[in-house]
Amino acid sequence: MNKLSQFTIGALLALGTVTAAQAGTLDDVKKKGFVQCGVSAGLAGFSAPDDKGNYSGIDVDVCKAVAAAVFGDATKVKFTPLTAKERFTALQSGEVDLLSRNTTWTLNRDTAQGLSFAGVTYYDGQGFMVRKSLGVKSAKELDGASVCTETGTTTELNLSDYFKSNGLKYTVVALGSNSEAVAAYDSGRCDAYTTDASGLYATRIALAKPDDHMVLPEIISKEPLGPVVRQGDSQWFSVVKWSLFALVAAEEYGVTAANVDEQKASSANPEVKRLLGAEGEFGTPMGLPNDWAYKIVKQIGNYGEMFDRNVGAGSPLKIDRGINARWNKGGLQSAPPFR
Ligand SMILES: N[C@@H](CCC(=O)N[C@@H](CS)C(=O)NCC(=O)O)C(=O)O
Repeated sequence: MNKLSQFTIGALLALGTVTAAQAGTLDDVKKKGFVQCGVSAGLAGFSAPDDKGNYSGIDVDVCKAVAAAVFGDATKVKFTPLTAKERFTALQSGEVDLLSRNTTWTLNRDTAQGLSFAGVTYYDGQGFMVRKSLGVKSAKELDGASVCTETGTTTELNLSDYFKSNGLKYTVVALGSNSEAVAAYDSGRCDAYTTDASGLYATRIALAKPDDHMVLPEIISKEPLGPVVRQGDSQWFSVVKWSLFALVAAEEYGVTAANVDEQKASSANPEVKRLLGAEGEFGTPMGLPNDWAYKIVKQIGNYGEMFDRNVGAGSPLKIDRGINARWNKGGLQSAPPFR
């Protein structure tokens, strides 16, 4: 960046112009009547369209939860499919209000890129898949391998760190979309395919012959995936952050889509009453109705229900809860108190 533009941005920040220009997403969203959500173009379990163009997945459900909180209606959301490379520009430029696209929370993205991560939808880590016929049992045996991946991802950077720190040589084949990277791997252009472990599950079942491939045991990184907003809009940041917390808290307190009405009417637990808006004023300070979390759980279910139907036992992926279990069940998913 040259001196002049550094000065201009500094001066605008000092005047509060930049912050002001970025604020007000909640009002904008209310005015237009829907949330514009950036998602992956096709990653089973996270975000994928069906043959009618309807998106589903855990990332999609987070967008819907935000729409339920704002409008009381989870259908008031439109989806913008984005590649890894396109996603941050789409958010920075205002093309989308929210990015919920298997995106890893990193220091650089959370600071230098002008973005704020609102939480973690899914704790992931990067792994490798190879053809069984390659005869490799560990990533450490991949010296000299060609590895397919998607450009503009942490995946590409971790790959470089991992091979360098283990003194291994490799050739990266970085493609513009996941479908291209997978097709390249499936056609034999690469010895290995690497992505977030969840993506390996999603990809493997879509290969021509899934049983010919295996996932190697190493997980080489932390990939906390979560929703992202623009920096400098604390109200919108709170709406997205607490929408995710509401899903997690509902699971902790045993509130489900099926029992939420009954719990709202007659729960003896004060925290559940506050969560569901039966007691206190916990929506208005965020610019939401007080029953915003009730609307989320009624339409989306709680975090556990959302996990199960999209990526867990009730989905084709059958991923274990693992570290995505809630904090009092040995996992990392936790919400601060609703009080
Ligand atoms: N979590 C990593 C990787 C995210 C990523 O974009 N992964 C690819 C490979 S699984 C993907 O989801 N592509 C979906 C698509 O191209 O629609 C990041 O934030 O950089």
